[in-house]
Amino acid sequence: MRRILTYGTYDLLHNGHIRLLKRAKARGDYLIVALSTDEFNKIKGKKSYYGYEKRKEMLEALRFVDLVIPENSWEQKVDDIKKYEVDEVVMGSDWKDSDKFEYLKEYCDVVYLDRTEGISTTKVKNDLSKKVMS
Ligand code: C2G
Repeated sequence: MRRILTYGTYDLLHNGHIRLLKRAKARGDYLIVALSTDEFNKIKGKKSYYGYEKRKEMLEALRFVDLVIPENSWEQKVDDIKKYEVDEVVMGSDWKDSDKFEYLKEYCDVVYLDRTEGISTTKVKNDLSKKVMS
């Protein structure tokens, strides 16, 4: 049972998120998503449209997501890896070589998957404010 862990805010769920999660799950048998809480989003400088509970509900509805846990801090990752016996942390390539993830290689595999071009939560928000359809 290969256990995969990924982190994110996952606001206004879009195909970039879905493709990341689907590819992450395909790398193992069990996918855990550590979902940024509203309080941690503040620390990240993000304000999500949907609150934590709604974002969690949407992720839990995805057939390739097995468990959603809260991401409360930058510092919890090693504890998460140990607690959930994680074999591999997967993130989108915007995190490649980040000091927020590279140190985890001491504890498990760390893999960066290509981001999906042309979509982001920020783009969705901007387009909606300008009444642009994608
Ligand atoms: N992503 C992607 N393609 C996009 C947009 C996002 O592959 N077009 C990926 C990101 O690389 C990330 C995941 O989808 O792996 C979630 O994206 P965000 O919700 O923006 O997550 P982020 O704010 O990067 O949170 O501790 C780490 C942070 O919590 C990561």
